[in-house]
Amino acid sequence: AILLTSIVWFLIDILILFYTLDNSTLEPKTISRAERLQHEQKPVDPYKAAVRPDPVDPATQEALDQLLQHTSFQNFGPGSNGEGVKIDPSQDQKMKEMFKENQFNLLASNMIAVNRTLPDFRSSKCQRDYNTYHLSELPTTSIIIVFHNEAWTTLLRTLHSIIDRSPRHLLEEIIMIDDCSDRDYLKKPLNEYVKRLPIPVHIVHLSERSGLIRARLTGSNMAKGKVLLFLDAHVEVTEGWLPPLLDRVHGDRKRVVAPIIDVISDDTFEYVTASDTTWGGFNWHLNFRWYTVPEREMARRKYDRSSPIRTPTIAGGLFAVDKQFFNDIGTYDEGMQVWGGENLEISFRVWMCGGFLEIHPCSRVGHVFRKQTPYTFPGGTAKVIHHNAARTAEVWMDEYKAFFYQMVPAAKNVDAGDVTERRRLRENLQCKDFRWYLENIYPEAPVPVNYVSIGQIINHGQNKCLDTMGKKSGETPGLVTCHGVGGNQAWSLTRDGTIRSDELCLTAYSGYTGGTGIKMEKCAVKTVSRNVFKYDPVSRMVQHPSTDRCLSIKSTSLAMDDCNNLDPDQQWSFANFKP
Ligand code: LR7
Ligand code: MN
Repeated sequence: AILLTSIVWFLIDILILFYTLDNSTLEPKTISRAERLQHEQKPVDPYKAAVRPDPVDPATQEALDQLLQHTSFQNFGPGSNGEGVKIDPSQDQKMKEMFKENQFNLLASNMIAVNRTLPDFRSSKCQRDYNTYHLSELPTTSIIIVFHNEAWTTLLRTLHSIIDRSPRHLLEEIIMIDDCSDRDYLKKPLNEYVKRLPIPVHIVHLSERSGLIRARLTGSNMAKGKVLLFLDAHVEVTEGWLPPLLDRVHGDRKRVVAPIIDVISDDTFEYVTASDTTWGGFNWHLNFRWYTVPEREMARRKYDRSSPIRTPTIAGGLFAVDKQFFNDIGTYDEGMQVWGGENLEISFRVWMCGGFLEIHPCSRVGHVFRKQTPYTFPGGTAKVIHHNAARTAEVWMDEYKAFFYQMVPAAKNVDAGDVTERRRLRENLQCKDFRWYLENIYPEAPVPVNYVSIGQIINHGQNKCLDTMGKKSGETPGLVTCHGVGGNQAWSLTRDGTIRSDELCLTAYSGYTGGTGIKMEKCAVKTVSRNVFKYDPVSRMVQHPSTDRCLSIKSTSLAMDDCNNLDPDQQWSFANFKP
């Protein structure tokens, strides 16, 4: 046998030699600089490194055994069927201690089986639709999960839910990117554990904290599947979740599709379904926010609640995208750090550069929502978040970035870094502008498409500025010294006559009987008369047509009053006014 192998090898060698000789003699092979660069830049294949079987060393085996002793696989136990777990008061102290580790009830999570059962939450229409998919024709997917110091049980529950509830042939692999965690169980014991799973799982341990954006790019670069599917590391997928997502991407590779993101309670780990009439938007702070799907989108879907929702933005953590399309439109902005901002960036980019963003109501995935972040932000939390958001604003928002900088003045002092590369991308892809996006995709946005002012509003009688004072809906805004930096004094007079600060609108009471007659209210999706004012730049009066009163001051506070064009307290000017 050895002899035979040697002979075969010898022959192959000769063949290779001939081939090389042949090539070099016939035409002296000149590699262009571009080709060479491309060749040199090919990353070492971490995929291959990950599948090389390591022998288990006894220490790892022992560590894993220890972990597994405290890992429940009894899917009929606590938390089964998606129920919550109540911790006995005697364990209160321990529970509170453990909560800090990941900012969720780790004690509860550890009691619940990593393969717990969940109800099938889909509507009957979704369940019927499921049978119409041609499962054998759907593309395969590489699931990419990035994590930094994730808890063992939530991470395993993520993996087991995927394996238990996805058609095997659609799963090319699961790729896990460990973003430089410092917990030992996420190293060799985890590597060892995933080898036992019935599907290929590849783990890359980054030696430097890269942040979730660059960590995901490490994952997407090694993915073999046709569709990339990003997930957070603390989710549970439910019955039938995968085919609806793949089916949409298969139908048109320009669709980027998210599931409905249900809530896994950070307190009890109860699985709570979210509304199927919610979509993604954003506010002046450039925070991602959930809002009710407006009537026009319900109508476009012909009121079919199993049909995909075209959403202005996605939350960012859970979505399927065709690998080629993801690359074509510029993956992610590698200049973004740690956490935040990438969700709006990819949302604007997908819409403006010819794609579609959808939420598929027949696919449900639970996610552990936290009130606080559990990990560090190297560089400082606010600085990192402002840096990322500013990059999004600088590249994609054109003149509308003013709303962000007015609302978050601190972002002006943060270095957004070099964005020329990303602007060139926008140029090369010939993407539409932000006005197009607001007009066609998100006319309901808190950032108004048509506005006549953005900045402070000064009262001439008092020489003071309108200030939300950080108050909420239902309260009256204040009138204080103008500081000119925006924030609580950032307002916009919109073309349709509303005076808004982010999501709050000045509202004149219609049945005025004493009081100030004016307050702030959540702006209505369709402008209503109590929010509509008329500004006359000559008299500088702000009149409210439906009550026929004017914005004024009464004993230093804001109030509606009978219009009087001689009263300086009724004279206002709006910063950056352009009629
Ligand atoms: O430095 C980091 N490195 C990481 O690998 C920081 C985080 N991560 C990992 C982390 O372990 C987790 O698996 O990245 C993933 C997301 O981080 P989370 O869970 O702290 O984020 P989140 O759920 O609070 O926030 C949402 O917004 C983020 C903005 O950057 C990301 O897009 C998250 O993926 C996103 N999560 C969702 O969309 C789930 C629904 C939440 C909502 C709304
Ligand atoms: Mn998350």
